[in-house]
Amino acid sequence: MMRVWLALWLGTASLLWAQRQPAIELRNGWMYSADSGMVTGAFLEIHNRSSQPDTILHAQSDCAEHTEIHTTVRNSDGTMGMRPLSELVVPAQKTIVLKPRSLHVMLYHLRRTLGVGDRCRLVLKSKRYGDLPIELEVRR
Ligand SMILES: [Cu+2]
Repeated sequence: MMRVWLALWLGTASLLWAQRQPAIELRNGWMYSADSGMVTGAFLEIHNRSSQPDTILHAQSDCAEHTEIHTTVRNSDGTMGMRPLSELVVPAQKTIVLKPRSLHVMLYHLRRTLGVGDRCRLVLKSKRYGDLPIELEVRR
C-alpha cells in the first residue's frame, strides 16, 4: 500500500514539476557597454516552445534603476523614435528577436559601469511562468 501511495505521489509531483517548467526560453542575451548613470540597450531572443501564447509583463535588472521594453517606430518626419510597450506578447511556437533598431530592452541609469566582457542579469516577468532570468554579456 505504501508503495502505491509513493508511486502516486511521485507521479503527481513530476507532473506538477513538468507544468512549472517554463516553456519560454531566453537566449543570446547581450547589451551595449555604458558608463555608470547612463542609458543603454539590451537584446535577446525570446523563444516560446509551448502551444499557448505568453506575455512578458515587464523587465527588471539589478544593473539599472529603471528598465523598459521598447519598440522602434518611424516618426512622421522620417526620423526614428522609441515607444515603451506595456507588455510584449510571445505567440505560441514563435521566437521574438530583440535587436538594435528594433524591439529592445532599455536600461536607465546604470548602477555601475559595464564594460566589454562584464555581465548583467536581466529578469523578464512572464504571465505564465513568473520571473525568467538571463545573463547579458556586455559588448561594445
Ligand atoms: Cu529604447
